[in-house]
Amino acid sequence: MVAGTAGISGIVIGALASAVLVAGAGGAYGATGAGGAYGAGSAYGAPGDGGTGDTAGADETPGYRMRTEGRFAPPGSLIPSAAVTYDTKLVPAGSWIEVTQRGAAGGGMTVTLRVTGLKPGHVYGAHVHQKPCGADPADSGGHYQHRPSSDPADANADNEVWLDFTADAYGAGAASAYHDWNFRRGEAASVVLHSEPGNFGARLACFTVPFVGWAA
Ligand SMILES: [Cu+2]
Repeated sequence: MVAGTAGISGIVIGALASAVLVAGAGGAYGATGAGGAYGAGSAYGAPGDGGTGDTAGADETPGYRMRTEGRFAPPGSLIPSAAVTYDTKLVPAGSWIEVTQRGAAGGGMTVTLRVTGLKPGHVYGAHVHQKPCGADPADSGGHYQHRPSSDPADANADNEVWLDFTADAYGAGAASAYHDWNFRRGEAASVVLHSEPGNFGARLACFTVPFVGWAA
């Protein structure tokens, strides 16, 4: 969540994201996340709505979908954003990020990342982190780990969600990661962009994401 709307109270600039939990027999109970200015989100794939092209119906595996997007702004901007950039050379103010998550109860999940407006040709690292973004790049905490560990060898793309990408000639990038596990509730809260791929690199920017926690 984004705090600090002092000075512009009374102006509500859009709900940021929402998630839909898909119940097998046609009932949808939605968890609606909200989170600050500068973004819009949508839920899609409610069972039986017939309008999204996704499968729906009585046989559908119970699951969820989440999508959120934002525009990066430096900490302390007049209009706060869920997307915070700490390095406006590599993640310019106004650049765009979208994160989606979809998965099934007891099954796996896919997390995707799309960005535009970044530095063409640059190779970025990206991971899911444990805590929401803040004014300090360290605020997002460590990487989410499926098996929590202090062993550096466990900081890998199987035990964590890595979304490294290379920005194309237009500054756009995308990545996707599938795991056969789901996040524990409340333990995954942001996507951090790093200056290098892998397990290295300074924290360039951070996007607070209302990930669905499904695992016990
Ligand atoms: Cu990271």
